[in-house]
Amino acid sequence: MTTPSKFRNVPKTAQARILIKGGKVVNADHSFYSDVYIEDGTIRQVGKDLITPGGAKVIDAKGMLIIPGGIDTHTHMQMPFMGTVAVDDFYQGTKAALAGGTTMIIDHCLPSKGEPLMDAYEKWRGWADPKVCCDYSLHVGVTWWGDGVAEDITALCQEKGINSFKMFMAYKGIFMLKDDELYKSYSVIKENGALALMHAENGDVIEENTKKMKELGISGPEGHLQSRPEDVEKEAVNRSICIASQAQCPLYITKVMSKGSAEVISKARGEGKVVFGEPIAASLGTDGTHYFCKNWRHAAGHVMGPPLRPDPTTPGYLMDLLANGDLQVTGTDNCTFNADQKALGKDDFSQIPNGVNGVEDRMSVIWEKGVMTGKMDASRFVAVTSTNAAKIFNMYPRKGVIQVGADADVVIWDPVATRVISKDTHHQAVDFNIFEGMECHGVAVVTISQGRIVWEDGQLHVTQGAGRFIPRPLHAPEAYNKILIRDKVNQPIKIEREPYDGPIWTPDGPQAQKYVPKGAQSSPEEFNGQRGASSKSSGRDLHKSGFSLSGRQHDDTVPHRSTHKALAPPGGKSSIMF
Ligand code: URQ
Ligand code: ZN
Repeated sequence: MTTPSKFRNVPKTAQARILIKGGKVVNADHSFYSDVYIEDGTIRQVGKDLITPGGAKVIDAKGMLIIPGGIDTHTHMQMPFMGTVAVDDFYQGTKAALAGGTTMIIDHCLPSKGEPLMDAYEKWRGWADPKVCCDYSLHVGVTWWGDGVAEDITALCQEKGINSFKMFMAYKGIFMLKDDELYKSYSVIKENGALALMHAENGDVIEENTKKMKELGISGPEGHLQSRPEDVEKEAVNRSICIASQAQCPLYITKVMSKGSAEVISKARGEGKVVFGEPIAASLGTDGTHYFCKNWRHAAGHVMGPPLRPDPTTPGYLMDLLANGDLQVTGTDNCTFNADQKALGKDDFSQIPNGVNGVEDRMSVIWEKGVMTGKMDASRFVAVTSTNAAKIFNMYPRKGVIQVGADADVVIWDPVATRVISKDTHHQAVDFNIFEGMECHGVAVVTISQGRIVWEDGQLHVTQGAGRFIPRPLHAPEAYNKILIRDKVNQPIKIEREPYDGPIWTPDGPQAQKYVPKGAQSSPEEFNGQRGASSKSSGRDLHKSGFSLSGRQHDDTVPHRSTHKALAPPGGKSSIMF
């Protein structure tokens, strides 16, 4: 699948020539020793012993891996939420992303109730375009249902290059949709060939549990966890998959936080459902025991929804599933709030702005917990940090691979170097880091975005607004190939049958229908019988007509398979095109 030319926008900045020599290229499907030559924002050559073109900067990558830049599938830069605004804006947040080896983010545009989706989209573009330092795209939220929403979804798909829409089963009264609204949303999303994203937690149950916690006098961050137990996430994951499959819409579960929901996704995939699962840096790198910390700020710093799970074996388990293919992609849900913002909920956990960091540290955390533990190899690392996202969101092979013609979003990755994560040294605006003190092997030593070196020797060289909005075509093969075949073979069955023409119950007793059989001339006496009127009372010669008012046919006693005509028989028509 190549990206249509109308979706390939021209880089905004002057480009350098860069030759990376002596490294090992790692793609999701294979790795090999090769040089990589970049010019004008594009990978121009991949091969051994490339000649250095005039004016090219040469980078010695001996002992290093050359990998596609990371794609963070889930961020909320400068998001207005819970009475405040996330502190990492599109500038600071994307700068930090680049320092950590992520060269693209997909942020969330979340309309407020009643706000037209198209207006929200324009607003988010207005916020992001002048600030982003790396390429970006947007998921648009279907945060309410009503007049104009379906039309806006279609317009965003057809005119703006949006191919993913986010729904919430939590945040009651703010973003939450009811089941019938989910069904309607899925249906429109499917009709357009886009992907449905789901925040899966049961918002009604959370509301009741929250009241219960408060009645019990629990007001600290541990109340956040206990009001949103694992089952509340798992139930919603299951329900969202069920509803999406009724609408035959491909589904992507954001933020897989628990073993239970990961298992639901894995089982559904085993049954052939088109569903993807996105664990995040937080759920892979830390756990929910922090909610019980005596230090309020520390505990509140981990508040996010769904919460981290207190079972300390959860991160390892999620990593296992990510390694074996049951889960496919990683994001961060980066949505950061400083101490004073978290303090909005100092006496009431339900007022603590939800969100944690991750955009800068995701790549290192996954390398440390996934590759250094032997759970996955470098190619799988590339798949889950970049390539699979590019495929699912239909940007492949423009993004997510080192090959000729791809965008020059490239990271030179030192697989053995280490760094210690800290709020004191990170490039994010937030004053807290959930991975504080974690030593990670795997460090981005050089990051190249759109063919420009933006991170080298621990220094950022970014330009505000240099990032581009990346429009994404519809019908991503990764999500739709199976679905489009199923649409043809799994059409609903309609049975052609004679209408029921017997008596019908009324409060006054059964009444005969005023029914005139096709091609037959009725006489009043044929229809004056009461319930149970036998064929005898009709006075018709059944042997001659082969027709019965009870629906019986003259050959009903002859054994045969079926008298019905199916519009689309199970097994399908023979005209399917693959
Ligand atoms: O839940 C989310 O995705 C948003 C709205 C931010 N909060 C969070 O817990 N990450
Ligand atoms: Zn989120």
